[in-house]
Amino acid sequence: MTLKLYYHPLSSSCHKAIIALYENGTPFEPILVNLGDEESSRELRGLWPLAKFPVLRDDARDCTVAEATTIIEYLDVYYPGATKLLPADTQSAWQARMWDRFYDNYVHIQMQKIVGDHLRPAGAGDAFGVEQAKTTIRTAYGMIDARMAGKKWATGGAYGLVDCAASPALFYASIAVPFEPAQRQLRDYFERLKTRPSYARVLHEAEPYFNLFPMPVKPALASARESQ
Ligand SMILES: N[C@@H](CCC(=O)N[C@@H](CS)C(=O)NCC(=O)O)C(=O)O
Repeated sequence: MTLKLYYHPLSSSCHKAIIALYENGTPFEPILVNLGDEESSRELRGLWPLAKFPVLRDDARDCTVAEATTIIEYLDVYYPGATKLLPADTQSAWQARMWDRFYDNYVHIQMQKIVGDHLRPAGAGDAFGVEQAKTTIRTAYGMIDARMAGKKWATGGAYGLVDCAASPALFYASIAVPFEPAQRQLRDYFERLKTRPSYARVLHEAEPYFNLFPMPVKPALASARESQ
């Protein structure tokens, strides 16, 4: 198989890339990497010494592609399918890139700060940094809630890159910082993301690993409607 994806089933950044692969039924070989195991992670470290996943290896084109956003752009160009992941017109494309950065920088990375704090050694936590991250996520939630009024998917057009970014970012962020009950648009958007078949499959495949996650995952898996 020409495409290999180095990944872990719990990894939010990997979820983002895998959603895009599933959207178009793009064939790929998933290579599950245990970063704590020298043998398991050797190939990934050889390709990308930072040892962050996802990393896509395309032997046919002799390309190594890191960063979930870039992987999605790469797939869109070289392995296109029915779901166009980036809009073709320039005006919509820059907006999609901007909102992809928004979800990565102000939801996803902030969520990782909070989750990461649970994994730090006792006494080495960063309570101040965690509070800052929560404030940023709350601001982002407010922006999403206002922005999603009248929209089905993030850009207001077809499902694509930004929705791939939003899915795992909101999934894990909602565990760390629950949505406000009044944030109807945000909650409904999150529900649509979770029932999209590509992401529902990613979540289903992650389920056996959720016990390794340091916070309770069940509320995010349940329907937002049920949790009201
Ligand atoms: N900006 C990167 C983030 C990659 C990243 O941080 N991946 C995490 C998993 S979500 C990882 O590799 N963590 C392992 C570690 O930091 O040791 C992307 O979007 O792909």
